[in-house]
Amino acid sequence: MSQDLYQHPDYYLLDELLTDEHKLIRDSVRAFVKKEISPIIEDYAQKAAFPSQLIKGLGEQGCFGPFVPAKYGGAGLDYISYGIMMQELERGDSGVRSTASVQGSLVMYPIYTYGSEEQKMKYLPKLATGEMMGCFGLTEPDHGSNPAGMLSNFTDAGDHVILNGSKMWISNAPFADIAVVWARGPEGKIKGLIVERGMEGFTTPETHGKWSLRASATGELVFDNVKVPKENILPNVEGLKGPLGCLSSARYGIAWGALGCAMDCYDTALRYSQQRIQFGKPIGGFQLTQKKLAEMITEITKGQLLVWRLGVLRGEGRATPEQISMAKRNSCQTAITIAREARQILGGMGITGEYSIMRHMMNLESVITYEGTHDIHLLITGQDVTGLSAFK
Ligand code: TGC
Ligand code: FAD
Repeated sequence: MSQDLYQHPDYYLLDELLTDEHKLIRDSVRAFVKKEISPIIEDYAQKAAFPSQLIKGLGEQGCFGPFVPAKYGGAGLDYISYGIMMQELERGDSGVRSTASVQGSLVMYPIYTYGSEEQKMKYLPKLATGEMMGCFGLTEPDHGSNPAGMLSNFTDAGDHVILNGSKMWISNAPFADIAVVWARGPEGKIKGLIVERGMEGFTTPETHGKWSLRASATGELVFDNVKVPKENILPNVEGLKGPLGCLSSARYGIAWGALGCAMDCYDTALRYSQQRIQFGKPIGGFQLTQKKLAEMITEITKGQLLVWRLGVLRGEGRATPEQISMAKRNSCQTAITIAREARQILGGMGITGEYSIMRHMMNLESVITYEGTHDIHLLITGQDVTGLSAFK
């Protein structure tokens, strides 16, 4: 990839809404992305490999569960800080942000929010540094948008339970040390279980052939009569609100993260349009190019305001799941539209790995699908404003 010359677009001076600590965090993660991610990520995406050497640095940057208190190894930061981190990471690559989202929002968050004190002390400090990596198993082969239909289940066997079933499309599964798995208990109620690699009957086959999120490892979780100690069951939640609560945290991070892709695509296209000469002048001087760039910065600015406000509400404990859905959906739509327009501005160069745009565009096809598809989030907003469910 060409040298990373990224300059953060801030058309409405939104930096003024950030604290000095937020800006320090942003600059630190941005420098990490420029130094450690940008130079290698295209190569890893091309060969569909996960850059595991980044894990230690991500832990050192505090990108794993920054909202978890210091007592459990987290940085005890606010949700704006978390959003900024996800924005900067995804500016580098959605797959790397995915790894951090899963670790923080889908593994550390449920252990911190629903776990026992022993579970928190056992897992969270190692997860915060990346010494231990986790994944999150909700989606099943026949239950994606409708997780309430899940079939994975466990039965009581004295001091342990026996887990059966399978999960599909699981980020980090191929290398994760633990999986937070959602399954039905003996009375049919959904519970969360911490399943550890090495437990007999637990396998994590890798999913190959993806054209999207190629630098993120995806796999299945297969449970064939796995003996899970009862002490590994998350005691403090029951029902679908358990996993959906985790999704609220992860979707919040994606709302910030996808805008990172949008900003990177805009910044690349703007610079290119000022340098590329056709018909005797920079292509940025043509009205059609300016229309694309002007619309991009307008949508980015609207998106930045939306996620910043959402961050304030989340920090105050007032962000509703429906508000989070709106922001996740808006950021993904904004980013995917901008990636497509930016690629056009680069002409043929836009399809090469010389620039990040095509990789972002392909990654965003997953981002707009996982954590609730684009249409599911639309229906969540529709239900919220009408009071009528159109899901079933
Ligand atoms: P519904 O009756 O609406 O809700 C059941 C219970 O959950 C509560 N709830 C939430 N709580 C917290 N956060 C949310 N976002 C919540 N949404 C709902 C709700 O209040 C209720 O609580 P209670 O106390 O009454 O029991 O459930 P439903 O079955 O009608 O489903 C609604 C629907 C379709 C919106 C939901 O199932 C949904 O969001 N589906 C999409 C599935 C999804 O997003 N899957 C993501 C899998 S994980 C993933 O993709 C990780 S990618 C990671 C990466 O690589 O970055
Ligand atoms: P389906 O649910 O089959 O949906 C197919 C289409 O039907 C979609 O367009 C959808 O919007 C539409 N649809 C469904 N229901 C309705 C309805 N009621 N009304 C209108 N339209 C509807 N899951 C995890 O648990 N953990 C992970 O770590 C994880 N990582 C992922 C990583 C990647 C790269 C990908 C691609 C997915 C990942 N997922 C993960 C799964 C992801 O959350 C699901 O793919 C997503 O929720 C959609 O489910 P599905 O693919 O089964 O699609």
